[in-house]
Amino acid sequence: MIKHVFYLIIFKLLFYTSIVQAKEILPAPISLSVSEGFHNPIGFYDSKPTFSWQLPQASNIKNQTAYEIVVASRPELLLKSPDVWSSGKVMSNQSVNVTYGGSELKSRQKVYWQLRYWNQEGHSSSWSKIASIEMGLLSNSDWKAQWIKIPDPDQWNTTRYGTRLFKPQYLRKQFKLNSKIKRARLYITAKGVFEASINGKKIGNDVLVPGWTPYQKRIETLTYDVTDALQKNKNTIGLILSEGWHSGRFGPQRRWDTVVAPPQIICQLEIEDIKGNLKTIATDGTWKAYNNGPIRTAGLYDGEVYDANYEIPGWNTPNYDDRFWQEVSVENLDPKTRLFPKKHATVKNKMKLQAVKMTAQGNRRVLFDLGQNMVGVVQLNIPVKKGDTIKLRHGEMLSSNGELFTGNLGSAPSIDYYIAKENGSISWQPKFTFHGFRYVEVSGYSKEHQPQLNWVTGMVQHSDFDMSGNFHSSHTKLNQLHSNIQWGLRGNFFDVPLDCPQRSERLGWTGDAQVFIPTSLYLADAHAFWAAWLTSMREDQFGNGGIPVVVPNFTGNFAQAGWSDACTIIPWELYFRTGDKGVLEDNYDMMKRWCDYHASEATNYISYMSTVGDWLQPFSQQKDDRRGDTPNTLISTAFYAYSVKLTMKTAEVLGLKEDKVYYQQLLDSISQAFEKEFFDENGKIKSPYTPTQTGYLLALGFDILPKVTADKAIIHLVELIQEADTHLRTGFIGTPLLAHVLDKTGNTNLLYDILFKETYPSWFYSINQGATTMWERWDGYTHDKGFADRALSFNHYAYGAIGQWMYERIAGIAPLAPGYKKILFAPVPNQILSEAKGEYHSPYGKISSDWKYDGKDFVYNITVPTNTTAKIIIPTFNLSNPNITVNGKSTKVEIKGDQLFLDNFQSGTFEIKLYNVN
Ligand code: RAM
Repeated sequence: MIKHVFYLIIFKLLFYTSIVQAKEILPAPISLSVSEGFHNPIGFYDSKPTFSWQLPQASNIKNQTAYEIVVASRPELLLKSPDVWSSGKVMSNQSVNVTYGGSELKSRQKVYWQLRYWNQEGHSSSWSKIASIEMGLLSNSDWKAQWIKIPDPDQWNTTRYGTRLFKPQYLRKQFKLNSKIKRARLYITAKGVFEASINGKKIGNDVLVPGWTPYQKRIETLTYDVTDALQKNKNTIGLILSEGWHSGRFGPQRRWDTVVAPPQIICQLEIEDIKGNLKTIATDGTWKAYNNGPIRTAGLYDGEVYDANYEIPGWNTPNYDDRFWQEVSVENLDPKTRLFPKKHATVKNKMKLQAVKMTAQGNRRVLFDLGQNMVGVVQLNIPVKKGDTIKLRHGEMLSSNGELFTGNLGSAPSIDYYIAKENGSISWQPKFTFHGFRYVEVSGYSKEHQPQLNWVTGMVQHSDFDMSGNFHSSHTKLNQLHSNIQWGLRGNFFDVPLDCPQRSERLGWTGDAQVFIPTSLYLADAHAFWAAWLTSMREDQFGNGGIPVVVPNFTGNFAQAGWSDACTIIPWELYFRTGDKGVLEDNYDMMKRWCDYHASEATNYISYMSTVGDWLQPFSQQKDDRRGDTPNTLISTAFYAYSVKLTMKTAEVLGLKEDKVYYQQLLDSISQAFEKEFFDENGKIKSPYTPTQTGYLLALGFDILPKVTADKAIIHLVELIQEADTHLRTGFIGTPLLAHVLDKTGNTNLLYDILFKETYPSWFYSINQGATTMWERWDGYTHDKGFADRALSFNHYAYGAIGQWMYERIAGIAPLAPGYKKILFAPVPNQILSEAKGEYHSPYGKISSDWKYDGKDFVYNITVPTNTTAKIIIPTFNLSNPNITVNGKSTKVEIKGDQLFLDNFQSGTFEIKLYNVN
């Protein structure tokens, strides 16, 4: 009997091991991230994070059928006894934004996480690599530190505009550590902008931190791992603090006098030594301050003045005698101003541009051309003689006489100075300013130094995200357009989405942002960037539900249609393109309150909300010709309908049935009123309203008209376009809708005509005038007429909104379900192009779409990431019985009209070939 049992056990063991062995172990999931795409964050903000991962691309992994996530306080507990949270095996295909179900993560808490998945056949994967999350300080009560600053001198200096000028402050603290350090974190932020160093070494590679939020309500804090920067015995922490957005002369002139609060800084260095002792060095009354250092002045608009004669050797190291420095003045935290971890990546030094050309300008001035309009600062590498004052002037364009053009900078002179204290070579880059420029004029160097091309390098700075989108076609100007759109993003995604980076404006204009968000998400991983900005928008919402036209609000208490509607459009687009429902949850209340505000500005569902209108529409007949001809009420009512529609769709996604019904009814009422007020029975915009391209585009783009009227209205739009010799007559509001409307109404060829126009106004027109970025207006500069009168920004991303269509319909990549869980590959090839391709890094992995004519055939290659499905639509090329293969195998396809449909593609790479198309 015992023998029997023994054999049975042996048999069972062998049997099960053989089954286990037979079961495939799939490769581990990759690209683990939390919340809006953070990889192993420290100083993290989200106490209820979501988890995302990707499944590797392999033929035996089509999709996920289950996952298991474990979270533990120590890596070794993960697989044994995950003490923080374990999801268990969850039968689900969700691999993006999976909500963490454990208790809220607390300040400083560090957790580790890991996961595995099961594929379509129920095979499980190996466990992923271990990822981690370390929380920042989530509450003001975590801060023992106080705000510090140099005590107010009798008077602060004054700018040439009579406003306050706060000289950069140097602050320091010396301290001793008795043992070696195990772990140290620096928590820090400023009312102003700062750079921190420990024992003489700069911490991190961040630029103009902490960035820009509604400072009265919330200031973002940063966390640095400074374990390696500290040493046993003596240490010194040194901080430089400058005005930045908080205290500087910034924004509209009417605001400057109101800026009276000097910069302040706060930090808390928390150290654990190898013996387990904890020590905190916090800003308090024991710190010392000085403001007669080398950075004499620094303003975002003005530029920076650095005088090496005032250098303070060793000031941020332990061997410095700070007896003559001042005691700082301190201030406690204000409970109304929340200190909270930064919700997106900081601005960083991202890339370098070498000067490509150098021209002597006379009077010992030399002009450097970087070949590309860019944003950031110059890295200057130059030989100097004692007393030289090197002056750097920045400009985007040249005047007709070849001199630097600065006529578009307003009150932002954008001039940096370096004053040399001794002979030698210097390498210098300003810290507390930024400029928009392609050209740099350098003067003030000594006669004996012959200018060299390598004196000037452009240091490109922007918010630190990957620019992973790619577009390429057979058409040089179309590729240049894509590059200009990319540079528009690089130049203006500077902690917040700016309208422009060069003149005395550089504000977070909401209208520009709402038209550009879809394109931006193709070009860059800007999920966190937008979500963070929406936080500021919520904070800046007025009591009556209005949303300011710029965020953070530097313009005043008013809202405008088409601009403030960013508060519904941006959450919706962000959700749709990332699949992150949390964005809708976070912003739904703001959206609802905004709809209420819209209602308060409407009578019988027609909105009279103010708007600057179809900004910069070409050939405007208005007195202020920056305003377009489309009637304001039409614009405002159209946006009322659109905001209500997006709020309705949000209610639906969030499962709020009653709200959905409410907004649907409201939308119906607005739509009916809109049709009655603005359109006649022939689908024409009726008198006394002026019919414009934008008027029709709004009605059709936002689907406000019933189908019968819409079908008639499109005819009038096409007529207006033809009357304009196939040119657009649209500004900021209308231009982004052109592609969508013409495409969905079957006028794609017309759209191609408009897009490939070389004459004014058009995208290629600016390229023909030398544009390397997007311009505020198509004719900001022309070879024959020179500079336009106003609106002369040569780096304004708004018209780059066409990028969305280039990815969606020229390359052929679009989300069909939120977050690309289902992908639509529907390129519309046009004879003007022989090939086009796009690449996009979706939450599920890389998507690519690449078509070309190959002899007589049309060849289409696509990559569908794992755990997604795809639908493919390509033209029939007038073939009634098309011969088509997929990866070499002949395939049956569905034909509808002039299109071929292939649906429910599972992940993989595919070559689709359509034979004899021409
Ligand atoms: C300009 C800005 C911005 C635009 C507003 C209306 O000054 O540059 O692009 O949205 O005005």
